[in-house]
Amino acid sequence: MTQKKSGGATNVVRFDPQGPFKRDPLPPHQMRDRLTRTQDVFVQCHLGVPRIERDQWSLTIDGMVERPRTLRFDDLARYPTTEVTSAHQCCGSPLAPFEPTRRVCNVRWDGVRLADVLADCWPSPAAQYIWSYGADFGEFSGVVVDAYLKDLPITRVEANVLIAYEMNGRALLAEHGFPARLVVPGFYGTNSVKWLTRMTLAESRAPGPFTTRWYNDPVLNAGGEDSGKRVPVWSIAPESIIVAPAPGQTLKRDTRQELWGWAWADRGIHRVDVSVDGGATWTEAQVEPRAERAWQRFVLSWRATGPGEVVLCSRAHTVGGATQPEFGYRNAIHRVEVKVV
Ligand SMILES: Nc1nc2c(c(=O)[nH]1)N[C@H]1C(S)=C(S)[C@@H](COP(=O)(O)O)O[C@H]1N2
Ligand SMILES: [Mo]
Repeated sequence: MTQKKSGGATNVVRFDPQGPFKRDPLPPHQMRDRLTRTQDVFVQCHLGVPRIERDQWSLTIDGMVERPRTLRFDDLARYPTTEVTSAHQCCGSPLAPFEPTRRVCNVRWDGVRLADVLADCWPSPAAQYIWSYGADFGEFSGVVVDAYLKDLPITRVEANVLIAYEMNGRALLAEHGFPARLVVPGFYGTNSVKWLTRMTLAESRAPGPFTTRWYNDPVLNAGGEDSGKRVPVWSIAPESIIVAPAPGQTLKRDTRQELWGWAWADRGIHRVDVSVDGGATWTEAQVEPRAERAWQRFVLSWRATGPGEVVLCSRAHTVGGATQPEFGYRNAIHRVEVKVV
């Protein structure tokens, strides 16, 4: 049991467990399901897992609003339910931001639209950011915080940002934010604040280590050096994974093979190229159109020539022309080595 004073009220928050807690996703070759089963969804909790009863939960909306409000869980039922299927991805450890981790899944969220709830609070037209607070607090990497605090530009709210209470048709599990969390489809998971308790509208970005110290990427100049500029880790960059064949699989030469996988990006994917020679040459795969904000399946039929080791690669492109870097970035090209006999 840990006592905490927040927003004038003293809340008692029980953590189980206390301190960093995570669950790893399936390896890419096991991500065969279009909708990831809840038991296979990765978990990322920096400070622990707060246990909150539904009837003890509340969400306060304040800051640059004419009508600050505090909602109880039952108040959410007054808004229309909205569902969104979206690719959900952790950008990796904030201490090792460029390591490709493939911590990704594709799930269905149910909740209410933040836009509907905010409309009742009469936001000031001058508000530019929404600060979102989780009920969790404590120490991460030597820094003590009194809440997990993230922000998002207010212009993003229209893109079906949800106050979500279900994952895959069931109440959220404690580790996924029960009873209610933010879901920002198209933004990296770090922005989707779990155990959401407070939202403050403001003119500036949120203070605190999770918005100012970590989760800000250096912008590289044409030569690949740090330009000194920083960009918040918000929008999901184009990425793709090869599901089949699996690493180490043995393929028969001169037989038709199906190479398939998933691709996703905040802006959606309009083309995926595949290489069956380690990136020397590329062929356009077939990619399905995006439904809602879900990941998109791509497939290429090819004939393996061999014998020998073959490195398969996939590279996704957004509508806007962004693509995956070769190495050294969280969305670097996925490579799978197989054997042709
Ligand atoms: N309150 C709170 N929200 C949080 C976190 C956290 O530690 N505390 N972790 C974030 C990170 S880094 C990710 S990737 C997602 C993970 O969501 P999931 O565990 O439900 O998959 O939650 C985000 N929301
Ligand atoms: Mo994350």
